[in-house]
Amino acid sequence: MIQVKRRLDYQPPAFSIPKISLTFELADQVTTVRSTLSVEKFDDSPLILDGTDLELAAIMVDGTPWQDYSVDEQHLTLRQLPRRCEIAVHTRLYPEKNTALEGLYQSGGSYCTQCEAEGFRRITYFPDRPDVLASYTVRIEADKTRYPNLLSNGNCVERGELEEGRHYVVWHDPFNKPCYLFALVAGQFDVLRGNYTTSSGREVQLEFYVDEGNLHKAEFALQSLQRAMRWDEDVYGLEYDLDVYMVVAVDFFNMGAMENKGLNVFNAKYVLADADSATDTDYFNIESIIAHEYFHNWTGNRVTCRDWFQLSLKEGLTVFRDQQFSADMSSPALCRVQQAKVIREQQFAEDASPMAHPIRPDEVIEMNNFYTVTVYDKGAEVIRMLFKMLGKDGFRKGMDKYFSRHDGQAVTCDDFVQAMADANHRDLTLFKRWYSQSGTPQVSIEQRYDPERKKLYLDISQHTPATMDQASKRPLLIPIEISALDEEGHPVLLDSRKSLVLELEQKQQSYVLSCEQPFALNVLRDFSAPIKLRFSQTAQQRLHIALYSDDGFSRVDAMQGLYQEAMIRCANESSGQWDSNRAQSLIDAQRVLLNSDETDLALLAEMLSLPSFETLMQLEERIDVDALMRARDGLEPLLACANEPLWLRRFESIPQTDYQYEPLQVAARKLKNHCLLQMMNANPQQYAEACKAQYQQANNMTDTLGALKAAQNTSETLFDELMQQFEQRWHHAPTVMDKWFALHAGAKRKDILSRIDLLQDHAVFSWKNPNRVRALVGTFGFYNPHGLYAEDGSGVRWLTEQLIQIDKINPQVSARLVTPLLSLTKLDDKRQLQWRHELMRLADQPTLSVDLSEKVHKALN
Ligand code: 0A1
Ligand code: ZN
Repeated sequence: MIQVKRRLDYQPPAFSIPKISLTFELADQVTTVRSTLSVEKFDDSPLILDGTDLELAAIMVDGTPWQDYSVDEQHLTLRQLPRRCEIAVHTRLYPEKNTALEGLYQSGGSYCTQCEAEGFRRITYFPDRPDVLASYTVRIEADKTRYPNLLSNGNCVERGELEEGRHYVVWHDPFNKPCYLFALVAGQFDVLRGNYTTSSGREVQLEFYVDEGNLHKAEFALQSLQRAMRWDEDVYGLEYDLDVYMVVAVDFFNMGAMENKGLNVFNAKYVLADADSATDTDYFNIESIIAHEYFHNWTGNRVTCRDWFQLSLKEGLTVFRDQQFSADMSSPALCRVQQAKVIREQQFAEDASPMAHPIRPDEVIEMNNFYTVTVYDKGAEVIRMLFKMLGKDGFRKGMDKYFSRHDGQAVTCDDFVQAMADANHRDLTLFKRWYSQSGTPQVSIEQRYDPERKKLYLDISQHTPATMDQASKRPLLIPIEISALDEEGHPVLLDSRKSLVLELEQKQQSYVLSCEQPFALNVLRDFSAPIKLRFSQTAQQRLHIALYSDDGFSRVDAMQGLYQEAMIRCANESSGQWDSNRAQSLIDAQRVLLNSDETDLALLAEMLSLPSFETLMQLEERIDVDALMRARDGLEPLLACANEPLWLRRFESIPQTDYQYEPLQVAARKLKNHCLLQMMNANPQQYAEACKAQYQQANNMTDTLGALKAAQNTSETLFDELMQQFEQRWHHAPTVMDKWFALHAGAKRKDILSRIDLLQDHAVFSWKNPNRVRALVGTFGFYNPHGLYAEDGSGVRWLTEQLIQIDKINPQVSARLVTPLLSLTKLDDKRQLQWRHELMRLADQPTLSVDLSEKVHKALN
């Protein structure tokens, strides 16, 4: 039976569980869990514990077997309990059979757990909700040779030998925590050790548990952790609070990583790296995810969520914090450009889909479906708007107040905003609407300048279109950062300031600013709000901003606007056919940029790159897919050819150096690889040698992949040849092979489906490993528009067939990969029919998971 849970139905628990002690007997096939809860009831209602797929072996209350209970599929209900008692429950589990990777499961030869959001109920009967905080003592017993490392949260307090070659370890976590932060790991690992001294002098042992032989690949993650620990002390005054911080890297994991108290579990691809096998992006992700999980220790663990509707309380805030950290560690402008891309490409798509929800959802069927770009990334944008309005010091004051009020508690998003409001003596009532309203606001700006009075008049209006979850929308508090440039590219002061943040509150608002005549206005600087902006500017003005703005995001955004407008017009007016006139202003702008002495090569590369097809899809309510694809496909070679010598010159100007992951090198590689791609787009025959040479001489994975991507859609023969070499070199390394699977799955070719069908039989491929499945099926669904939107419907049909198969193994993975199927309302009638047909085929499956069915039914409604 499918059950909708509603935010407004929240009831506090009628009991508390101050202590739990758990004993795990790990053995082949069956694991026995013995749990003892100390319970204090506040009233005489029955005690209802959550439990899913558990085999109940025994129940005792205060040492004697208890009869007054009932069990169903989801609960264990105990009646007539004394107000204070100790309940012992024994259950049996089968981790080897757990392919959903939720609860206790096996990864490679090891055991590990994943309890967020509601996985603990798959381990033992317990009130599986984040507002029940308990102190945990955990004893793990297992075979000593196969499982020398037995880990859980907190501090190791005892260990010893048992009969038959078994041993045990006891852990105690001194901090009360919700059960979603519980973790257990058992296996045989190599351990990379480091340490860290906190500013108040606590000595912390840092331990990275990795598969044998991988120690050297964890160095970068260890250093990232040390940097994150230092940063959180410097920026927020937050110190680590235990004597040991452990990170375990596993191959089978549904997400990126998990912040379990003192014992993070990571998808190995976000821990392990070396230059040969990891790209610049991989290094970036490792640093930011290590930081993210570490930052959760305060924003998530010390202060946690009252209920799962408040997920953005910890996730939006922690993403914002990891973004601040990454900006400090690398290029802030490039970070901001990437963050805006995620919002525009993925979050806007979610808002336009049947899965639209506010950052604090109101209704949930399967909680795992709400670990979304909306909750995480739009949630972070909402925090960033607060930061923008309160300033760095005001924001810090608010954070201090939040921790001093709520340390050790399970709280709500409202509590967070209230701490910010109180610390800054500001009424943030209107701002809170961002938490309850879904959808993407559209903001229009009209400008007029009066040269006599030297006044700039701005009329700004906002409108949020209805979303599938909410029909009516109200105005939001939207900070819009703005500056102006004169004809020489110098700043024009607005009300004597270099830049201003206008706080739009009403549907329509007018502003009068004193200033000298501006040549171009630079609006939505720093992507100051997650909105769609309508503001008309000439190509000249856009190029001007690209060349002279002091805000990196705006420079890239100006160029993106130029490309977008041209492509949309070309799609709408001439069905995607370019004539050279139409592209001329783009060619000219690129020539100016390519000839400029720009020193930020990463921004230059971004300014020279077209917006993705997926971003273009979000610009209008309905899209002519074929015309838009033609427009984008046609423009790329046109731009490539028009400035061919310049791409070549830039490419040759960037020499190969000894690999280091550092901002200047990262930027240079980014530009070099973009140039190589353009050369291949312009003339694949002529540049095949250069492409091949780069592949063969590359001393790092970024350049290796750069060559492969340049060949991917320009020269099938070269691509196939290089891909074969790649496979020979890396077939022993599944995580590296994921790049290879993804390159195959994203290729634009006629025989794509038969090729990716074949790959499913590849020795390295496995349906049970989420990374493999995401690389192959996910890349096709998310990033192969030619394949997915194939006119005959073969692409969606293929995707649907894979989903049916994946759903039987791992519902979280299938529910994520169904995303491209949900955005059908944007498509033409013919495709809408195809999409609908496939969704109905899914709905008709006899054993569809709750995860997948929640999304499929929303899309069909
Ligand atoms: N809290 C983790 C994300 C996470 C969520 C659910 C998981 O399994 C269903 C795993 C990880 C984070 O934000 O990093
Ligand atoms: Zn998180």
